[in-house]
Amino acid sequence: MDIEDLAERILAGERRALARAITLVESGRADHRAQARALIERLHGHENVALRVGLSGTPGVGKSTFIEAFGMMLTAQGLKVAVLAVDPSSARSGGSILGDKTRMERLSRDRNAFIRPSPSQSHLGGVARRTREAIDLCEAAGFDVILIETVGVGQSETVVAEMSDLFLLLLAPAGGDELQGVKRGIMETADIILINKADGDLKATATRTCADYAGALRLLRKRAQDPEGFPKALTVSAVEENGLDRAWDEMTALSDWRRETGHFEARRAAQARYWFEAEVREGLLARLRREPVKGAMAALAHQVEDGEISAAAAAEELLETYLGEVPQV
Ligand SMILES: Nc1nc2c(ncn2[C@@H]2O[C@H](COP(=O)(O)OP(=O)(O)OP(=O)(O)O)[C@@H](O)[C@H]2O)c(=O)[nH]1
Ligand SMILES: [Mg+2]
Repeated sequence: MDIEDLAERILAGERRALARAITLVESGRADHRAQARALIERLHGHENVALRVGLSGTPGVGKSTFIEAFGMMLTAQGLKVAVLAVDPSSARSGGSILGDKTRMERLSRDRNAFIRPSPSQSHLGGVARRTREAIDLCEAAGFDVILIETVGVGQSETVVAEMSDLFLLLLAPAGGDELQGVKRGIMETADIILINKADGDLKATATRTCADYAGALRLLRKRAQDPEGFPKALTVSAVEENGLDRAWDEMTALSDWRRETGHFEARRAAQARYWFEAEVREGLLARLRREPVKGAMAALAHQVEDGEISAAAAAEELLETYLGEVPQV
């Protein structure tokens, strides 16, 4: 594969090249990985700065419906919108891809939109890197807004929050007691909480839920990265396409403020550092799972079990042998 040619096509905004490149970064093959790395390196330092928007919410809350309506609104304004999905639960992903294709039917036919369903595989570390690289590729291809959908289970929302400029939490209308159900951690990462399905019979409940969350948000610790009034709770209806323009206004107000105050760049820098450190940790752990370390570790584990050597001494011996001089911890 001609990486230079592929890079130039991506920078020219060619969708087929973008799709091919994402397939490349999703591949688990060693030769593909090397090419993917070369491509990402080649594109590093391109000019375009997209707004990366993470969107989390429990299954069925309306993420895909919201993204389709919201995406259509943005493309109608002339913006180029990319949609990526993170779904670490491989059991669900088959259905989810099918679902998203039908649920985002209009957006998938839009010339200013690019939709990429989640790759159907494995562990979160792999998903995180692939998604990050897909974001890089979409940004290099000139997209203005990159929406990253994730189902709000397990660690996936933390992963997405760590690669987003803005993080949205989509919630369903519900009684006040269910407010407890949202993990405090996720409330603290959200920049804007959207209460979806504020239509028909659910409208009054949605308004009440929104007020409950607005109250809860005011009780949270003030973050340096927020201007007055943020984080914020709003009602929307993805189906009736209500409140989407307001949501976009709030998102642009927040990101404009963060750009002007340096928080936008600082957040990206902190994220780059976070992923660098995560990659180092992953790389070290991967070495432990491979030979020759794996065998040596198993052998030492036996000696530890038999009481021939202490746990600490065995660990030190292993680390010294394979990582060189190890400082005392
Ligand atoms: N009344 C109402 N229903 C909605 C709204 N948005 C989505 N729905 C419905 O909620 C159901 C789930 O919508 P999806 O968009 O597939 O939800 P999702 O969060 O993407 O679900 P997963 O991808 O499975 O996690 C569908 O039947 C939608 O029609 C809304 O604004 N109002
Ligand atoms: Mg969905």
